[in-house]
Amino acid sequence: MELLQDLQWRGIIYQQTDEEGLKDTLHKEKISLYCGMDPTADSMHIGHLLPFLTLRRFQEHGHRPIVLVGGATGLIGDPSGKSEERKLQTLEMVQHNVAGLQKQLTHIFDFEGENGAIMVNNYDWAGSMDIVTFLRDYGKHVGVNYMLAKDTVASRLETGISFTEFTYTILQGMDFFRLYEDHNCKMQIGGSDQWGNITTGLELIRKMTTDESKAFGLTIPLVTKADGTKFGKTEGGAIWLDPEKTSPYEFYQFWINTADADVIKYLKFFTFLTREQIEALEESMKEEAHLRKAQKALAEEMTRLIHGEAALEQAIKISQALFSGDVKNLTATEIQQGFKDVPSYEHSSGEDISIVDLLVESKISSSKRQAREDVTNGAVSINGDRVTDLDYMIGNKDRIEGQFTIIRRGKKKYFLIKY
Ligand code: 629
Repeated sequence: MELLQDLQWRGIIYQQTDEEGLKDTLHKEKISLYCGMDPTADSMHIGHLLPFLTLRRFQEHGHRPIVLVGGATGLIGDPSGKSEERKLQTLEMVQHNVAGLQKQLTHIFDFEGENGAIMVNNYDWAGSMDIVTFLRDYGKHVGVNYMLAKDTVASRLETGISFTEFTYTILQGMDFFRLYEDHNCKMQIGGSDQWGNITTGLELIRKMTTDESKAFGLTIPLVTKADGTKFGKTEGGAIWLDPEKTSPYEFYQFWINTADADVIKYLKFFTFLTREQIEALEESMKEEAHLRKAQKALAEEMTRLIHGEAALEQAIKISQALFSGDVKNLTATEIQQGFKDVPSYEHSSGEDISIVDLLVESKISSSKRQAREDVTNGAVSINGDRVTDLDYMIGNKDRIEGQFTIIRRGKKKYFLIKY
């Protein structure tokens, strides 16, 4: 399918500055296009994914992606979508974050070949620009009335906005102009909150170039959830791409827990599955929803894309073990991933302890009497095996890799004993 048609079908296009012009251009030539990200943290989270995956769709159709990390803009702070002034980050913090983001971005794009991706940092041109150049060469082309009319500024006039954040849009506009000049970059894409910043760039390009300049802006919809809650957030906070912040198992679980009402939309947004494959999954969701084939496909595609095949297999193994209760064959690292949010108890003594005492000591059972009842009722299992013997002693043989004992009480309640 043609790229723009495919994007349309996936629901990825929100606004375009020149729909016909872009269609013509993409028919005629391969272009370079960019998307930027500010280094507000040292890892991307899934809220960043959609525009960057869209950039990759362009790359798969022969266009060249330029990925920008905002080493300069990150020092200023984009007011878009923020109701309050941001706290300034230190230079050290920003540089640390830039390095983290760049590393992750190298895994998402192909940097080799004819249309290999390019990575840029706007600190390279904006970081050392003097104020007189900024005001004369760029500021002069952007009207204050024009800036005041932008949503992101207009919405802050009541609560207040500093000159620093007010100026942000010119910095981002300057980037587009620079990339247009230096890399023949013809398009910027971003989330719908970036519309104002993207059009500032187009305004600068229009005013500062003499040629029949043709550049485009395209925005992508905000990812929403059918139940109205915020996409990408769980009780534990954001879903990060950094496996140290969000383990591949948690990442997998996030996607597999997608509601039926959202799953087809997310398959279209985030995966590289074809229209035929996604339509087959949609069919399955209608006919045999209990199999959750669409959720499984989404979780597999996303985990493989971000963490690779081995991490995906591990995530599936952990998920199956937790679901079936057969946890014996998990390794200590798998237990760490899978049981991160499970209550745990540190058993410091090296000595064996009776099951009843451990249940009480670790507060898994509320009293000695309750503990005895739990065991005799068959409600307690140790590393997946039911234990009904009240005199059972928990010792070395019950420690997985010498580090953990997994206790389950009832059907689904897990506890972790750490040594
Ligand atoms: C300089 C900086 C540029 C181009 C872009 C930028 C960053 C931009 C921004 N983007 C958001 C971010 O960094 O703030 N001013 O967190 C974020 N973006 C991805 C999507 C977004 C947007 O990285 O565009 O809409 C989230 O989906 O909020 O020359």
